[in-house]
Amino acid sequence: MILETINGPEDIKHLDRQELETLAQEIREFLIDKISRTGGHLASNLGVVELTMALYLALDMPRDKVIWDVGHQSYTHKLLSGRRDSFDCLRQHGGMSGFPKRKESPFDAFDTGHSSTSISAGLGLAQGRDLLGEDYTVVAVIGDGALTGGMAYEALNNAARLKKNFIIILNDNDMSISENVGEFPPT
Ligand SMILES: Cc1ncc(C[n+]2csc(CCOP(=O)(O)OP(=O)(O)O)c2C)c(N)n1
Repeated sequence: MILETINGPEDIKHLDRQELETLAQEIREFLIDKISRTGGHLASNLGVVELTMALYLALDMPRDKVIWDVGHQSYTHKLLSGRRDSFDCLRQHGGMSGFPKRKESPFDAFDTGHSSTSISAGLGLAQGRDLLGEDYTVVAVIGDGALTGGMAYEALNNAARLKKNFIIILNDNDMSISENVGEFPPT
């Protein structure tokens, strides 16, 4: 099993294309198996497997920072950052959180449970990085449901003004908790 060889962020970088496809399948099977026992967010995590793998291939974690919005999508991120064994106690008392938690792991750049905070938080990280003369990448991954929160628009407005080197990925899957209501983001 390829997933059993993934114990930290560097391990995915040695895999070829075929192995990456196999790993994506194994991650989905792993998540379905574990979540069916513990409970947890299923669909939103199955939807970001390849996106998360691509981020781990492209970035240097935990030096580079990814903010997950909403944080319930972070299970593949937890797997690829070496927390596979903690899935048996996912969302249990004393166990692994279902959301990113800075106190849980240095790979969790920001605690996100309430939605729509990632762009503001990412801008803050990018601003702090530049003030300290540091050099790392900051990415906010925001869902189309999370993008409907007003705080995201305030942050976009501010981002356009500050012009920081900062990446925003819109994970637009046409779904919020249920189907989206209203006209934004436009289909
Ligand atoms: C401020 C706030 N309001 C409501 C929620 C409840 N909530 C949890 S997930 C979610 C929708 C997420 O949709 P999206 O961002 O598109 O992510 P997806 O699950 O589709 O990947 C909402 C509204 C929340 N977490 N925070």
